Amino acid sequence: MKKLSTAGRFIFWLAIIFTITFLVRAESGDRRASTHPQKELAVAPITIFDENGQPDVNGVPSATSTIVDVTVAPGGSFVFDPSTVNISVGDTVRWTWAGSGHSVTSGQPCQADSQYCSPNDMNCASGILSNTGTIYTHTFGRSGTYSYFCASHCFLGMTGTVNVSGGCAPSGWSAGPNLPTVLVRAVGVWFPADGNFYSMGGRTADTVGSDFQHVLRYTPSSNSWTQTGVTLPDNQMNNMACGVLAVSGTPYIYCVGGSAAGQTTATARVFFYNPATDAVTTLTAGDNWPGDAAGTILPGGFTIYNNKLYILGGFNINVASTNQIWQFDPTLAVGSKWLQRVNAPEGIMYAPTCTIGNTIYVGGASDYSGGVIDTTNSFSFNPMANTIGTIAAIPRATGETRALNFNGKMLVMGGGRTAPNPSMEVDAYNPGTNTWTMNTPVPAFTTARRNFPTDTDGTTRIWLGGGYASDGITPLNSMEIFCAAAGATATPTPTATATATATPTATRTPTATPTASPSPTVTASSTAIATATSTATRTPTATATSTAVSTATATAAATATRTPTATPTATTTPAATPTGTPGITPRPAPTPRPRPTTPPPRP
Ligand SMILES: [Cu+2]
Repeated sequence: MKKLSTAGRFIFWLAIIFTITFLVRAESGDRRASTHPQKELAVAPITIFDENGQPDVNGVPSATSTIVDVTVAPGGSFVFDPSTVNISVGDTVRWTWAGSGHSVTSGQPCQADSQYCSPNDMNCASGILSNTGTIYTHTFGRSGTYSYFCASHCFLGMTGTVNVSGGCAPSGWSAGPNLPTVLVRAVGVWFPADGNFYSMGGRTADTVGSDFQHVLRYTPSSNSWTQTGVTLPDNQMNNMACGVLAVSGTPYIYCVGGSAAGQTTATARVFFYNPATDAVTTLTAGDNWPGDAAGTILPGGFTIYNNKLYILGGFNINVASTNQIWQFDPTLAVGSKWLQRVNAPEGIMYAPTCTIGNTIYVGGASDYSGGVIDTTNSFSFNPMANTIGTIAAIPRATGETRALNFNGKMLVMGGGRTAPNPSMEVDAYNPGTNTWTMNTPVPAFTTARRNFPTDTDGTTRIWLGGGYASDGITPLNSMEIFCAAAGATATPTPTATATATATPTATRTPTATPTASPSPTVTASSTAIATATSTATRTPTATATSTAVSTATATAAATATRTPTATPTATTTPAATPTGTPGITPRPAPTPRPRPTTPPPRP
């Protein structure tokens, strides 16, 4: 009896062990089966948000945007199922709670980085828990690897990963579709509201009557060009200054000045084009550009800053360059929109110009000396202080092209007319180090050209097309597209600031060992992807003094030339009777991404 009983007990435990093994296997089998995220078509237009939860105007949802589902704590388990999902830029992950008392909190396990979190992306560090039935979604606008965890069970391994790939392909420069026509001296404008690249005006030859009074639209999602239906107001379509400005919340493409092929006069008129309605409106003569009071002056370099268009210098056709700087505010009354600023340090025309942060930069420019010549003239202009600054000169003479703000660097795109120009070289100016690099981080494009429409979305893509070929005469219709490698777009600018605001609440239990994770966010103008994470370790004692030590490390992929080191220090002095839990609620203040400058080329 006693022996039988022992044997029975043995069989009983054997059965238990077998059952447990079977169940575990069954479960892992399930999980294996469900590691393929079920992609389904999104039912509604998706709004793209960046990692700070701000609308991401760079991430234009494609027709293939999808929602990928993840179940939180299925069957009362402490897992996310599937724990890893692989999606593309613009896709949305939708977490659904099958159990209560869990969170989706971005960051490495148990260290919130405040990039995103349930239920509403607010107060991520506090780890708000949600219950069965909760649905939380997050759309990923940039490529990268995004870890997350449950604030309550991260120590049990309740973690997940979202791998976001793509954004654009192929990486580097590639050929785009030809423009519908050969075209020179048009202005390229990226229009953030619809994600398209526009070409304004220009001409198809240098002969009289070849002026192109049309708008071309390149649509990235369909990789195609369309000539819109509008007819622009006049034939003075060459070498305009254009850029995106908003009035009453509606963005338009404004264009100033220009000349007609074969003429030595230039208009001072201003018109704006609405891509949403394909309509154009010409401003009254009272708003004409005063920089062309002579009627013979083309706009020089141009860029947008703070919803104002700046024109630096100009070309008194076949006479001389000019050095005036003018500011245009589209929101002011008739006759009041233009304001003259300090003069440029020298006359400049067809000048590569862009805005980075709060500064306008010029790198290279044409000048006139019996003919149009290339120069290395380079300087900065502070539109707020209305002052001129000096910068290192561009390492090669160029002109008759554009400069673009690409991830906080000024790219000077090919251009120039005197041999060895026209060029395909891309010079990059780093305002943080006051240095230039040649064909890095963006390599040279394929076909040398000048006076061509080009622009960028600021972080990922650059478009260009048309222009004069390397012989300086032949108009082109070819297009080239640059696409930054996945995740390689983070180049924090020197204006990045890390701020940690640790605000522990007054009361707490002296015996508790709370860990708080303030997450300062390094916000770089034009790239919000640099994210600093920090951990605060506090050990409250009975004497109620605590110190938070944070170390921030920025993760900037590939071309990041700077390692922001934020060292926020929070020192707290808790009140007398501590009871409860300390709460640290750092909420990164998203810095609006400066929109890339617009506009372009001409003679
Ligand atoms: Cu949990």
